[in-house]
Amino acid sequence: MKRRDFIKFSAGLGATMATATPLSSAFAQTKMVLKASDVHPLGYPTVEAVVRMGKKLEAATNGRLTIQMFPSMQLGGEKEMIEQAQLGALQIARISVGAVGPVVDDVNVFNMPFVFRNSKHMEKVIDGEIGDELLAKISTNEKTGLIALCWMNAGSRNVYNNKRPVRTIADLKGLKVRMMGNPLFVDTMNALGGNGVALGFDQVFSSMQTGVVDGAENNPPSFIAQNHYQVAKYFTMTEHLIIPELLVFSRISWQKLSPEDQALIKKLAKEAQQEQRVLWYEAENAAIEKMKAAGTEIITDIDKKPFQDAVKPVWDKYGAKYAAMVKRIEAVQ
Ligand code: BDP
Repeated sequence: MKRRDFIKFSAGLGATMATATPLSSAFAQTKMVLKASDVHPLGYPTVEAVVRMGKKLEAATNGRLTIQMFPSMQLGGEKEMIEQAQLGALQIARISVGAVGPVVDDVNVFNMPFVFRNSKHMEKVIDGEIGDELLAKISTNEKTGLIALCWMNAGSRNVYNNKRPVRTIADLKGLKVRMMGNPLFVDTMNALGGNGVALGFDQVFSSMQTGVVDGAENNPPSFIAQNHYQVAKYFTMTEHLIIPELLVFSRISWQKLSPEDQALIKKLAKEAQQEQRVLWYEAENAAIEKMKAAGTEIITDIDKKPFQDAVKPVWDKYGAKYAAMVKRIEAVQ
């Protein structure tokens, strides 16, 4: 089945789910299969966390509610996943905050370069009141069509390419680097001296292979899982972006669940947030080992200060509206 047909087919299924609601109850008490999607393959920390969440949900409801996982971009990229969730054709989408920024501007604060000191700082923020507040911003704004369930880790993003080792921002000059589809990221790469090119995640491998771009930027587990290490030899720990991930639920589908089921799913999602974190660090270590074994040149000894200074124009352009939130983020110890 072609992807387009599949999407139509899934939309049809979404509709059947709605009509299957018994008349005796306002909420579906019959079996419901919740479709979940991720761009990553089975076994990847985010995918595994949702698969485990599905098992718990199935056990807690005696098989009434189950999660069916569609991994590896089977339902398209994250923009498409958001659209399908908004239509109720997909119930659960695991997406990067990078893809949510264009839909909910408030979360773009997490997409600002070097906004977090490190991953631990980011974790404190998402686990605390700021994290809860931003989840609520997504859920209570009806225009999003989404209910935000929890956050997940995605480490930090680093520049890699197949031309030369990047040690200073001067080395980035002239390199075409794939960025996620959010103007903020293209501006970030341009400020660093490279040429930011917005492309879908599914196009990164072939674009590097054919020279459409010279490189990309991502965390080690994505670099390995998407086989980017086969086409990019030089990986520099720039850590310019530390972007958490989100697990969102379709608002249309959410409204068909009883308050008890909603509470159960929220609770399991909160557990998934912590479980995914453990899986994340295992995957990050394993990915770095694989990179070493594959002969990736990993550059760690860089002076980050010039990189941080170079993104000032991005802060000048976007930072003002997040100033109060950034102060609060910085205050999180
Ligand atoms: C990965 C994220 C994924 C993004 C991808 C990207 O897990 O959600 O789609 O980066 O660069 O790290 O598009």
